[in-house]
Amino acid sequence: MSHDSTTTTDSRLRVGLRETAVALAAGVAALAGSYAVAGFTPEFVAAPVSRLVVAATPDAVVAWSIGTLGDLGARLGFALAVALTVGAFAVAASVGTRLAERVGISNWTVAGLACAAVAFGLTGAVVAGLAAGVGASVVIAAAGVQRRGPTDPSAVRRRILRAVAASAAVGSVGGVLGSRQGGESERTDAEDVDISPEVEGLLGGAAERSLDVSGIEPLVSQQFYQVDINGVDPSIDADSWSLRVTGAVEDERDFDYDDLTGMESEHRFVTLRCVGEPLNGKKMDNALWTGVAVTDLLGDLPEECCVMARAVDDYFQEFPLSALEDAFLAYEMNGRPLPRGHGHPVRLLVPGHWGEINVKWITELEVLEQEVEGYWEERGWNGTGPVETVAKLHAVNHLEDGRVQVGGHAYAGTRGIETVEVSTDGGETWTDAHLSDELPGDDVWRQWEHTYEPSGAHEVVVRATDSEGTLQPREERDAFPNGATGWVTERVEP
Ligand SMILES: Nc1nc2c(c(=O)[nH]1)N[C@H]1C(S)=C(S)[C@@H](COP(=O)(O)O)O[C@H]1N2
Ligand SMILES: [Mo]
Repeated sequence: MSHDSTTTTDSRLRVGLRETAVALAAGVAALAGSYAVAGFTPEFVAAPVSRLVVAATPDAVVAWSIGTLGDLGARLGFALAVALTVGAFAVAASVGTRLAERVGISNWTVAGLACAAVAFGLTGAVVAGLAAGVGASVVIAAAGVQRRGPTDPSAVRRRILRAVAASAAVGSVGGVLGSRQGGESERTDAEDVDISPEVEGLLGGAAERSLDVSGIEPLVSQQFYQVDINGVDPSIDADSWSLRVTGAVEDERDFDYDDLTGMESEHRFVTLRCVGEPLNGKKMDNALWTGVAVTDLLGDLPEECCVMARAVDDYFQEFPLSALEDAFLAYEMNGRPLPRGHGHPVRLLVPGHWGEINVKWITELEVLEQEVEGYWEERGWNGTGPVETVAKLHAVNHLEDGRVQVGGHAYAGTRGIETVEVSTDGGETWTDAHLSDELPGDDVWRQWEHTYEPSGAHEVVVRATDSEGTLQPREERDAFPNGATGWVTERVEP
């Protein structure tokens, strides 16, 4: 190989490297531009991409991921969506740059327009789309690349460094601006709201009844778990919300937020548990919800088998119509407007059933004459039925006097918890645990606690009995597809 051709190959490689690096830096800046304007809302360009990722993931992988990866799976999925978005912008920036040279327009203009078009195409958001374009333009302009520019190593390095620096700058500004964005539903979380005396009273009662066990949540959760199919949650203003009642009904009807909040409200303690959580997992929580009984809103229900609840995020769940008899449409959680992540402005609560049918951001109730599958049923899960009974073991406290205190929560849906028993010898002998006083409500958990003198290393086992006298199933079963069962066991060292 002649000396000349080696240099040409090297310089071609360098140009390729430079183009790729600059395009990727432009991609990151475009993402940051979109985030700066949209924040973490559905107008953020990564949101539709994350939906595509979820839709394209095989059902078996989704089921496996929920069981083994849990929240990590959702985060990995979103990271993949972000990477794909950056990639799409990089391609757009690179194609735009090349095109610009053909037609003789400045490359940053065309690259910026190309990225804006990609963002707009994905989200339909004009301003956030333009901001993506501006982000990319800044990087391309800062890099100052012309295709036929100098190709010696130091020139290439300088261009890349400039592109990366510009991208980092746009990225930081975008990050700061974006974190301040968010719709009305976002702000409700932080806002100071007047909590009604009735709610104050109920919350106070729950605090008084909560057992003093360090390491477990009080009777009203401070950190309520969140599970949904979205990388970026819907952000819906209460003013634009409505609920349609459709299907096998005499008249289809429509209710808006004022219709709902204008009715007499009720406050209910309701516990939710996700069917996908491991036996001793933490996706079980309790809150005080304010809203309206579904039957108060709809009147008598038709005589059909089932109903489909649909939501803004294209989530849908089907369940027996009879379950709607006691169901609730909630617009407040612990005396505050429903937080965005929990379904703002309105969600459905169906007593005793697994979390998945408690549809958030609900928009439609369709009465069906025949059973069909819901979102998770299509993916092999079986989570529309009543919850399994469970006693969790979340605290093992070594007290100063040498005794050991164990504690947790127990939940049996609408059956209610009658007793929780603890064994400190691996299941040979059992003692009744001390239970928190019951909260008002038909679908609420209780806390349990047991303090004892340990003698050497031992196995603690807990099991609950529901108010129908049925013992928590002992058979050990993974969460997929019917929910985890078994008795929680933990080895305790003295
Ligand atoms: N619209 C919508 N509603 C939804 C979901 C969802 O993905 N989209 N996830 C369901 C699942 S699987 C559970 S366990 C509960 C969790 O409610 P939370 O996030 O308020 O705890 O919401 C349910 N409602
Ligand atoms: Mo769930």
